[in-house]
Amino acid sequence: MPEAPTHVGSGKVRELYALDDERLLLVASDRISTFDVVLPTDIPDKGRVLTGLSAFWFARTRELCANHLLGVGDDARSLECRRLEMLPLECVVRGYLAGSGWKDYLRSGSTSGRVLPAGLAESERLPEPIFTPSTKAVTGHDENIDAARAAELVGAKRFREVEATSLALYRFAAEHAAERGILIADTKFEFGLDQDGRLVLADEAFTPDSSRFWPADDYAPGGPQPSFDKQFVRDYCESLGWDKTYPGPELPADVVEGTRERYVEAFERLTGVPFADYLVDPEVVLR
Ligand code: PZK
Repeated sequence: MPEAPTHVGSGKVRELYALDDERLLLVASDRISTFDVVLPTDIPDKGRVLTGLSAFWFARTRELCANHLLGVGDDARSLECRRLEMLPLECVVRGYLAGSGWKDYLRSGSTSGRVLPAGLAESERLPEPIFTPSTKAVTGHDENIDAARAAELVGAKRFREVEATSLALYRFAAEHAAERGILIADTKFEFGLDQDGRLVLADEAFTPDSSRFWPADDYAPGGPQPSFDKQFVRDYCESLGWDKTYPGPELPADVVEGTRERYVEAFERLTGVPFADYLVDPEVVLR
């Protein structure tokens, strides 16, 4: 009899289980977070959408970089993965100036030690994508670090490799997504090493939880952009005057349904696969 998987970790909205010494199971729940708080109301199918998107991108980028994907579960919300030695680095690529990159720029004209051109507007497209690594700070909030600090953490040669690989992955996905009406403003990768010391892309890839997705049609630099997936949730939360501390508010049915539709729309635009087809046969995104 196969043993029950051991729980080995939790993310805000995902769980990680060990299948054996070499394999992990990454399970995406339907939980949603906003303003860093997980809400009490689930978005049906959100975990399946994110799992399918991740699997799609892993399949499409395997020539650019090896990845940890071994298979997609029949439940359409779990990924079987190779167990790796994880690098202690959050590999962030920014193609547009938003979030902590914009905050850093306002204060210093730079982010992660990278000097940017003067006069950029909030959400503006950068002259070229930049690699802005961060570390998992003890507080839970990631801290942007410069290249020298990142190279101390993983070694200079490995740093050059994760930077070049991250930029290549971002350029590929951002171009694919833009052709389908979605701007990927920025994204975060995690890498690990296999037993032979080879660099392997891990975690999730180009999901709306690991990236900022913006609707290309509404793009207007000079202020914050609407989120492709979470804007209904944010607008509803703002309308309540909630103080953005735990616990978050329950979501009404129309906000849940509108948000579910946005996730499914992102899935279908990016993969070209009807979401119903993915649920019948999750491996369809790998082909
Ligand atoms: C690993 N996390 C973070 C993500 C969680 C926790 N392929 C791998 N090998 C070894 N370790 C990890 C991975 C991956 N991916 C990732 N922690 C360990 C994490 C999602 C849910 F609970």
